Amino acid sequence: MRVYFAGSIRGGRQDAALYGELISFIKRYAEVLTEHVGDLSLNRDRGEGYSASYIHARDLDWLKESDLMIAEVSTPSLGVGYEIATAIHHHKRVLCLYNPKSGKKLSAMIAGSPDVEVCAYTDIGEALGAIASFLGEGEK
Ligand code: 6IA
Repeated sequence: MRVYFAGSIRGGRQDAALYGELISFIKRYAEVLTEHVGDLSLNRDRGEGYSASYIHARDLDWLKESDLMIAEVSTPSLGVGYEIATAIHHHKRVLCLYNPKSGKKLSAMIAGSPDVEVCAYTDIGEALGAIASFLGEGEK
């Protein structure tokens, strides 16, 4: 199973370490196509050294190749919102993980979408449990 993990980059890197933990967990069960999202050395200013058009085309190719998307949406990100909408367009299953204690309110366009599963969590264990059952559903 191939997973597209989405998390904020230019929207802010305050949750980058958390993305790394979630990605490590997902990798126990599946291939993660977007491991760099959890890389602490990738920050909003200094990235991989590729052009924006290269990154856009490459990421969309990965998204199309993936079986499902897991997005951490506590830090709002234009790129993550765009990726979620594109995943829905391609009929991928999408799990959005949201920590209400982040201090940011989740966009109604995500919270109200019938095409995404939203898991509100305050403890990382709850997020990992939601990931495990989401991946398990994909195997049925
Ligand atoms: O708007 P954002 O930058 O927060 O969007 C983040 C989302 O878009 C992530 O889920 C990624 O899949 C994708 N994305 C955005 N920027 C990049 C990137 N380098 N490399 C890979 N994926 C990206 C940006 C370079 C920058 C750090 C200088």
